[in-house]
Amino acid sequence: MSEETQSGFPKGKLMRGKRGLIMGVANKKSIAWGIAQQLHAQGAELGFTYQGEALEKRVRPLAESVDASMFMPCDVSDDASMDAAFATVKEQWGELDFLVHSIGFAGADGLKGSFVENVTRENFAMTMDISVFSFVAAANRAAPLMKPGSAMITMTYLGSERVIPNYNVMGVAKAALEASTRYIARDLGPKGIRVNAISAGPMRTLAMAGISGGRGMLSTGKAWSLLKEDTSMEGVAGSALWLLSDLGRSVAGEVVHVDAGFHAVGMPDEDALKG
Ligand code: NAD
Ligand code: 0WE
Repeated sequence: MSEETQSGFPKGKLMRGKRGLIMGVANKKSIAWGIAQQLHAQGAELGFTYQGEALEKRVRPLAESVDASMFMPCDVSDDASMDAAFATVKEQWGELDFLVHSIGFAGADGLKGSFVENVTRENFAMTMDISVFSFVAAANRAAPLMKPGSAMITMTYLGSERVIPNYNVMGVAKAALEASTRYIARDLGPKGIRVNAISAGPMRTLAMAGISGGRGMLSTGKAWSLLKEDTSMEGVAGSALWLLSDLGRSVAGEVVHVDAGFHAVGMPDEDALKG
């Protein structure tokens, strides 16, 4: 039997000797936090960035609980803030073995009703800046610190490939994020740096909380899925571990669906339509 850590993630050595930066923990429900616990349980040394002042209080105890050796603010919409965060990584570690980008945001008007009518120029640009360019900007700063065998991941959602009610401008941003993943992977591939994305099914996080019809989406998602279950944090974190560890060798430019098989369904079972 495998020993378990306090977090419930089984202990192992897959990330022993590796150091990485986790961007996007807001609270204990954050996908980035699930991934961080998994990587910690496998021996990784972690650094965290948080969005700003308001989140410090919430994120600090989490970072401390996994013995984080770096903890700093980073607002991805601000170049100086990004520069400062990666300068600290360079100073304190010199090298970086992995990067987790788990950041996305759209103004509320961009996430409801008619996409074509509701999205404004400002909303579109801001969503793309925070949800897409931030990964490009982080990758560009992380790459010089990475040696062959290093890896990066970002988080995406099926709304990039197919229309999901209300996901709207975020779906457009996720399509650009997935394309960016492939182009970054092309640029960094020759340096031995692997870049991939995880397309997670709906999860009960802060980003999901304020969504109209969010609960219905979770229950429909479960009924339509191949596994007849919600997407689990363990599953998402497990795939992150695979992609960021040496188990992920030869995988680059990939978008991995971790969604209980929902993405593969063209027509649901009859009981799902009735329910
Ligand atoms: P979350 O709210 O816990 O995480 C989103 C993070 O983005 C927060 O930590 C927030 O502080 C950060 N952020 C937003 N604007 C920022 C800025 N300007 N600078 C720095 N950080 C900023 O929610 P989550 O569900 O864990 O989302 C993480 C990622 O996973 C997002 O990219 C989201 O689109 C993606 N995703 C979520 C789901 C889901 O159902 N929850 C499914 C698939 C993909
Ligand atoms: O990527 C996401 C969530 C992204 C998100 C959520 C919010 C809510 C609060 C980005 N920006 C904001 N801005 C806010 O003001 N997911 C994959 C979860 C999600 O969000 C949806 C979904 C799903 C699934 C929004 C509409 C429809 C479905």
